[in-house]
Amino acid sequence: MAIEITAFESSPDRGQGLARDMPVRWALEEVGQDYSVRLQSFAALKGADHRARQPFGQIPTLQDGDVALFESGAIVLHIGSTWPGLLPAGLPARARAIAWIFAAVSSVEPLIVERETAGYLERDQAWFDARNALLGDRIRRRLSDVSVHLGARDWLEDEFTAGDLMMVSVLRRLKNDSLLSEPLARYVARAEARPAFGRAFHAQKAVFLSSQSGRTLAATPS
Ligand SMILES: N[C@@H](CCC(=O)N[C@@H](CS)C(=O)NCC(=O)O)C(=O)O
Repeated sequence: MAIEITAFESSPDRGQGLARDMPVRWALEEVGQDYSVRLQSFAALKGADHRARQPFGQIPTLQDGDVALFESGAIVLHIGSTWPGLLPAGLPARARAIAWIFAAVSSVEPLIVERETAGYLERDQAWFDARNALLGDRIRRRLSDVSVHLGARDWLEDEFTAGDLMMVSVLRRLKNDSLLSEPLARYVARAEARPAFGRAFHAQKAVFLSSQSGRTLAATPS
């Protein structure tokens, strides 16, 4: 059955692999499923066609036969539930892996995104520095809990799972930020060394690079 996902036609992160089609691509690579990508402009994201797929007018979405999904965590859970490779077979370990998907998107990501958003929208406010410090402290405490749980292990549980894939996808938003402690930076690097991550990253980056070369050509007609 053909799988189609949606992604930005031109990613605002300039190919750093932060747009959220990245965890979806990575999960499909981990389980060895081919997929096609429907590229969307910002304007198209907000149109009725795309909103029928994604009510908030965002990427990513996934169409897998008659399964139509939005929300990167739900998509990764679907991929892990459908093909072997990302969720352990035994129920206790599988349930733990699923809990980590939720932990990534509901207990860790919102804190990071709130600080990012403050950086974009509130930087000019007189109280910005105090608020930014507070938001940084909240992230630091939450990440310290993740790090304590990880301990000396390679992955959050006994093996790499969809839970690690989502957690690392979220932590990558802090790459090169001092909030990401050494042990967590090593955890991210371990995951990024997986061949499936590399394939997903380069596929997403290729879209960005081709959007840029298109622009250069358009800007310099012969
Ligand atoms: N919780 C959603 C967030 C999706 C999201 O924020 N997508 C961003 C790109 S990474 C987007 O489409 N932004 C454009 C917009 O919101 O207009 C998920 O994980 O899928």
